[in-house]
Amino acid sequence: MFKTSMAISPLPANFAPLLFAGNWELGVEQAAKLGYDAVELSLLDPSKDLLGHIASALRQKGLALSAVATGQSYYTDGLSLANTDPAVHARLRERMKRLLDFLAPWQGFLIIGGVRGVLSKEPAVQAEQRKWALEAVRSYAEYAQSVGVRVAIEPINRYETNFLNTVAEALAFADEVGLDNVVVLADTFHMNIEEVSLPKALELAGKRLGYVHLVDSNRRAPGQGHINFQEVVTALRKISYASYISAEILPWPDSQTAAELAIGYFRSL
Ligand code: LER
Ligand code: MN
Repeated sequence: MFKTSMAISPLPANFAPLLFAGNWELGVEQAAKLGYDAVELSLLDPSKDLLGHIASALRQKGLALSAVATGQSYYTDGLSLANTDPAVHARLRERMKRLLDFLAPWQGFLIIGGVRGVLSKEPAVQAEQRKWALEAVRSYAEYAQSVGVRVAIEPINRYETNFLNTVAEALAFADEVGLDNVVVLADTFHMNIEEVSLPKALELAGKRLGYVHLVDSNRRAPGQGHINFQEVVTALRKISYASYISAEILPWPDSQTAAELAIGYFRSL
């Protein structure tokens, strides 16, 4: 069956669908208590000390680290893969390396979503941005491969970015990177806006689907909106998906209740 995770953040985040934001200790404790297999962490620029504390807490609670999300580097610090300034890429590379080393013991996923940033409408500028982004992801993926980590490209809806909105676009980007540890992350909230059919998009990804954010249409816990998760799960079974379903959800009505609603729904699948 699927492995379960929930997305938390050590920082009170600009980016809303994270549980226990600002209190990772409580997030880890509750994830263990509720029986999740793992947590996913949204990280900005964590010190090695903080990463060490989180790693020991996870080991102590018997939890895995499913993934690290990297979008806060763009949302908070304005550093994106679409930037064509070498100094920005140097800063991002250093952060990504630290995060990949952190993920290595659990063979987790490095998520490349919001950190892509936004593309210019000017075709010549856009071509240059795509080149920088592609090279950056290739360099992260090469290092990731050497430490047993996969890089997950997450399509994001058009209201947040114009740089990879659909599963098909993410697959094409992964093809261009050209390394087999580069997979696609399907987030059902974004898919509900962008895809013609959720099951068809999941089937298109097939074996290259590495990770899933199982979120409802209103970004609440699955079961609290109107996505047809029966057909989503049927498609996941059809492609023999056996990786994580992760609750990257709004803390609605509060973090604790949202975490309970999500695990309850995950167990019902
Ligand atoms: C991140 O996983 C996500 O889903 C995006 O909405 C971030 O902007
Ligand atoms: Mn997501």
